[in-house]
Amino acid sequence: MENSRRWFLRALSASGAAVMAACGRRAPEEPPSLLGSPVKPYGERSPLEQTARRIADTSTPEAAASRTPLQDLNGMITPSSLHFERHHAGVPGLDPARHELMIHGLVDRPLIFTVDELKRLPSVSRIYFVECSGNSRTGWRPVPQPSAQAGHGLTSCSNWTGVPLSVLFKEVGVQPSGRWFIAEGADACRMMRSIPIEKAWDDALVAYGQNGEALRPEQGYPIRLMLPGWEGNASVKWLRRIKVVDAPVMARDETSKYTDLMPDGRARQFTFLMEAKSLITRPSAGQKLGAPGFHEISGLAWSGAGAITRVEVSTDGGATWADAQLQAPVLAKAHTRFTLPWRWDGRETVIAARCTDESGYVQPTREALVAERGLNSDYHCNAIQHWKIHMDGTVVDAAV
Ligand SMILES: Nc1nc2c(c(=O)[nH]1)N[C@H]1C(S)=C(S)[C@@H](COP(=O)(O)O)O[C@H]1N2
Ligand SMILES: [Mo]
Repeated sequence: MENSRRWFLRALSASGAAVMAACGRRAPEEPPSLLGSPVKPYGERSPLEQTARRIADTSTPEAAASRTPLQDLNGMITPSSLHFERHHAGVPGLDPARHELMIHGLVDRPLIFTVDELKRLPSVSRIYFVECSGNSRTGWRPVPQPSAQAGHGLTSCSNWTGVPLSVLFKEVGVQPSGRWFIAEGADACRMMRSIPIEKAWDDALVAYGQNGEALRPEQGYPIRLMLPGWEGNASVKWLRRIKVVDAPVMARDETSKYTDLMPDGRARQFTFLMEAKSLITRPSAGQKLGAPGFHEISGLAWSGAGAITRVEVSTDGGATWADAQLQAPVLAKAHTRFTLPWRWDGRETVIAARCTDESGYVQPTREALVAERGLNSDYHCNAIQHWKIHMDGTVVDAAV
């Protein structure tokens, strides 16, 4: 029947890839045109699109977090409206006309910059992920999660525009004794972190742009520190002060939190690096596969140590692995989209992805991670995530 929906599938025997030859039904006669809605100054998505950040039920201003709906995204960029949020004292309403950044401490010329002055300086635009070190924390025990968003939604990826911190540090003249700097936010908790000075000479930014427009208030408007590849907490939002110091100051947010207690009672401190992680976002928990046959497996991989070089996908519970395709651009410290054509035979199975980054690091299993770090700390879980597909097409978290 010409009008019925049909899926044509060809298996290319040489590569094993499945290719869809055609899909769809016959187009109807063109309907008469109707006048559409008028232009408007600021765009909104279709009211029929409902995907949203997921807000934790228990959230208070101090514990507030919202999670990116990773399972609904395409490509590598997170729309600003869907960037995850984590703030410890609510979102302050700052006026860029009055907000200033002070840089002082072990410098030759302490300076105060207005936001306009920062925007006059040489700028760069770069694509980086931000991930909370508490992301995927339910993977340690593990506790099955209802969706990719619920388990892993504390990561997002944007095109950030700002001034390299190195430019500002040359302006103020950092003294040789300056080995660290502290960054302080203008929100009520005065979020403060100590950062090694090398990060400033490497790739740290004072960012004012996000995906082509100003930072969203939730992301630190009008300016935030951006420390590519490092735990989100250190990228201080609503940045108001940088002080160059000779040693870390052991601030509240790097001692009572964001330090990882090991099984022998010692602690890993200054665990800035976000190690490589990958995640199948489609199909993932909470979704339902249609009929057996062609399905594209799609997901995201990222690493704070550089670019992703390989993503392997298993569709048989880890018995065999196939190389997924990495979608260009593949950028260091950015979400990378991977895909794998797959023919589901309709049987129950478990799917998973694991990635490798340019340092050679391979994403670990949960068992390997627990053996190394124990279960005293919630932070920095980058274990392989397994999803189970039932015969009726429903997908659940395979964590046991
Ligand atoms: N000033 C300030 N900066 C902050 C925070 C905060 O509460 N206040 N939260 C931190 C944490 S824990 C994370 S994970 C990231 C989250 O950035 P986002 O909200 O833009 O996703 O911001 C960090 N910077
Ligand atoms: Mo965080």
